[in-house]
This record gives sequence, C-alpha cells and structure tokens, in this order.
Amino acid sequence: MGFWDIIFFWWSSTPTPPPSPLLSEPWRKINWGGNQSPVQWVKDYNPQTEDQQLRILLHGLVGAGKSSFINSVQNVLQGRMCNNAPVASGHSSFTKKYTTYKFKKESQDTFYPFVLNDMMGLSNTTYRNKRIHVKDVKRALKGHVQNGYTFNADSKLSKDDPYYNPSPSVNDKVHVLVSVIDANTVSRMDDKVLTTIMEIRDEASELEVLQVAILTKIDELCPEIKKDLRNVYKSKKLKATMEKFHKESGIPMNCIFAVKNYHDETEVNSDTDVLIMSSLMSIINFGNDFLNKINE
Ligand SMILES: Nc1nc2c(ncn2[C@@H]2O[C@H](COP(=O)(O)OP(=O)(O)OP(=O)(O)O)[C@@H](O)[C@H]2O)c(=O)[nH]1
Ligand SMILES: [Mg+2]
Repeated sequence: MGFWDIIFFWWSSTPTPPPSPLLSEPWRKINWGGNQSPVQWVKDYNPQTEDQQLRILLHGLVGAGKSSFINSVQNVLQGRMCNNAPVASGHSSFTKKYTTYKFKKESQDTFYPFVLNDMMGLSNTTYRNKRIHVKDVKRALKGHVQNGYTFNADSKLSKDDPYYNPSPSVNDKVHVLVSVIDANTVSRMDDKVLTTIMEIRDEASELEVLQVAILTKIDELCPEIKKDLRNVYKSKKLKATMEKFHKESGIPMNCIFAVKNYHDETEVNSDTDVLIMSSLMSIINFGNDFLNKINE
C-alpha cells in the first residue's frame, strides 16, 4: 500500500459529521436584548389618529394556538401569567364565542390602542362547514359580528341575530387578519384546509385587509428551538416549513412569523416575550399602514 493509498484510506474511513440543523447566521434579525426591544415598542405604540383602535382578528384550525397567542400577549404586557382566553386541553373545538380582548395598561386606567379578536376554529369537517366558516370570517372582517356571539358550525351569523351589527364603525372593522397555523401541520396540510385559507385570504384582499400568518408550536417542530428560542431563525427545519407554507398559501415570507406561545410555563421568560412581541410589532405596523390609508 503506497503513501497516497494510506491517506485515501484514512480520509475515506473518517466519519463525516452530520450536517448541522442550524444555519450559522439567523436569516431574520430579532432584537433579543437591545434597547429597541419589541416589547417596549408595542407598549409605546400609538396610532396617528387619537381614539383609533387597531383590530386584529385571529383565525385558523381548531387547536392551532389562537387563544394561547392572546394569553401570551396578555402575559407579556402584564409581566405575569394571566390566562384570560380559555385554552383547549383536548382536540375538539374549544373557543366558540367571538371575543374581543382588550389589554389594560400597567399603571393607568386605560387600554392599549389595539385589540385581539378570538373566534371559533375551523375544524376538519365538511365542505359546508368550511363555507360557513368563510362567511363568518367575512362578516367579522366587515365588523358585523358583535362581541359575545356564539358561532354555530351549521349556520352563519344571520342578519336578524341580536349579535349582528348592521352599521359597523371604523373601530369595529378588522384591520389585520392573522392566520394562526400549527407549524407541525404544515408538512401534511389538507388541500381543503388550504383552499379555505385561500378563500379567506381572497375575502380579506377584497376588503383590503392585510393578511399575515403566525406559525405556532415551533418548540415542538425543532428540538434546537426548544433548547434555545434564539435559534428560531437559524433553524433549517423552520425555514423550510415557512417557505412551504408561503408557497402553498401565497402569503409573502415577510408576512409570516414564528412564535412559541406560553403553554405550560409558570413564569414569563424574556426570550419568549421578545419573539411574541416582535411578531405583534410587525402585525401592528401592517395594521397601522392600513389605518393611515383609510384616514387619508
Ligand atoms: N408546545 C406548544 N403548545 C402550544 C403552543 N400554542 C398552543 N399550544 C397548546 O395547543 C393547544 C391548543 O391551543 P389553543 O390556544 O386552545 O388553540 P385554539 O386555536 O384557540 O383552538 P380552538 O379554540 O379550539 O379553535 C393547547 O393545549 C395549548 O397549550 C405553543 O406555541 N407550543
Ligand atoms: Mg381558542
């Protein structure tokens, strides 16, 4: 065996390390600990027009994490666990009521100038139920659904219902529609669900309401994220998931955000806070542009 044969033998028998699940640099920057914290940005946000309120509607499949996101925002703003929006423990649809969540400012008797609306989740049922869901979302977008309305999976909100608001104000209308998606379901998304999401997206664009998406449960998607949330935009798996969802839904990449909701924690955590608020900050920014457009 010659010298080069030995070198080749040594080289080919050295095991190559498996590729890292993480990119060396994050592809999206998050301000984890600097002065310009997204948490402070959200707390300081004020719309240009006084008394204007930004309405953000969350929709998505049953169990996607809509109510958990609302609780998470509340936890960050209050600096402690709150759990105002009831969260599911099983797989059946949990939220049934259309609920507006307002968030009280810490030191004053006032509320932040944005509200989050929770609604019944879309379930993997019949085509008819999906049509009804699309119609309910459309009515909510236009501001016709009043706080407290209980959704009915078999019929849309009727115009004679006491919870039907026939003349919505600017504040009743939805300014940003957020599709909440469990990141772990993106690889096996049902075609019918995708079609429903696209139909809702079309309705929203017709009303010129901006649509964004948040991918939840990223801690379950990628162990590196579970280990350290700061790996979020380094995770190759999450990036591939977001790109897949972008291609299938048509929602631009810069309108898709990743979050880990508070779900089993007993205390707030600064990295979890920052990631939740950085997505809310982008959502508010989009909504603010929309408000400025309608005020022109
Ligand atoms: N690991 C993990 N679990 C989460 C996350 N977000 C939500 N969950 C869990 O997912 C389950 C469903 O969450 P919900 O917030 O009730 O979902 P929903 O979209 O409001 O569901 P419906 O009201 O039924 O439409 C709960 O058990 C949550 O604790 C997350 O980011 N990570
Ligand atoms: Mg819910």
